[in-house]
Amino acid sequence: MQLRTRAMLAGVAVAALGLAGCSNDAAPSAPAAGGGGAGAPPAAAANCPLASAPDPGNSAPPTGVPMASGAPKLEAKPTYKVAFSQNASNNPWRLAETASMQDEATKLGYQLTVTDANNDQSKQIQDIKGLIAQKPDAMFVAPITEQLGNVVAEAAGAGIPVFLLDRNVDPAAAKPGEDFVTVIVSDFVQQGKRAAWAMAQATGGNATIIELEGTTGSSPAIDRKKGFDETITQCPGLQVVVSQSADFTRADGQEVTETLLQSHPDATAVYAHNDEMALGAIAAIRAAGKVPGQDIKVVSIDGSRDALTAVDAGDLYTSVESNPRFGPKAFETMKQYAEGQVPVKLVLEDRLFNKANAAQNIESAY
Ligand code: GYE
Repeated sequence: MQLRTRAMLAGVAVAALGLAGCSNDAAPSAPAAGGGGAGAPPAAAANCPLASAPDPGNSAPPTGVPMASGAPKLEAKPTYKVAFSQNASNNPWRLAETASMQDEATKLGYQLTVTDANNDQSKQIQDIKGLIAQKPDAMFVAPITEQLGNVVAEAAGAGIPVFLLDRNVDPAAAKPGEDFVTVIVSDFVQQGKRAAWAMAQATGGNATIIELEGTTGSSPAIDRKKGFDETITQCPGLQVVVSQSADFTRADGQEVTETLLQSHPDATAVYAHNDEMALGAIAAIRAAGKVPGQDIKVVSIDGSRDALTAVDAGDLYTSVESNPRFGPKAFETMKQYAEGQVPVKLVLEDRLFNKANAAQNIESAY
């Protein structure tokens, strides 16, 4: 799989998390020969082109992205007082993101205040209002749902440039480039498409699927569902029989899957919008006396250490990457804004982990 060409056309916004051990080279696109513990790869359904297609990879970089022109300005200074409103600390992904922000701030000698909304939307709104009152030079927000636009606009109204990390807000409430400078995200629709591709690989294009959705109203839950659901329509043998939120957590993933396996004992696959829910689902599959990876194939998104370990063990078929290490990119973008111009959206590239490359990436995972 070749690296995507970084064509820097005028107005093209493309970004990669340039981190040691986190290069953007995609995993081999075909599943590993011999598949690892789960038996021979299933025969591809004749009417499922996805089952024999290559990994769709990353989407083309967005074109024509305007520069942020109407957001509060940031003065170029040797040091900054910055704030980060994190939406939760209930999974390794969130902890890795917060640690990455803290590490980078320390490295740069910036003063960083972090708040944790405990996965509660009203708490995050209060957190952001509290941070506005502290008058930071700039604010980073990882919005719990797309409904955080008003409070983001409030920060801009108070003269604070806001940078959205890892999730988006509804542009009707907060205008990109005005009410916030930019949003740094993965292409979640594309992640869903790649998960659908992986599901076709895992099942040969025949599966009765339980879908575990992320936090209701969050941009990754909305877009990962869209990308997956739309893509599997290419294969009539791939059917989602039930789709329910498990709030991006392992505990809910387990509980919801336990219940759904009772109402849908014919399920042969689980698509989870993140690794934590997939790991909960794997526990539930075992508790139901079934073998994950054999009786029920599981596909998810993130690339956490536990997930890569599960992929290597054959319990999880694929985890599409969604890299949480935002620190370097976040602060680099902030400095770029102080010195010049920044596009209103920056899209990250993601790898894909399967049996062929999981083991070698466990060590560097979070
Ligand atoms: O996949 C999940 C986390 O917003 C991209 O949120 C992020 C998602 C990530 O809680 O594990």
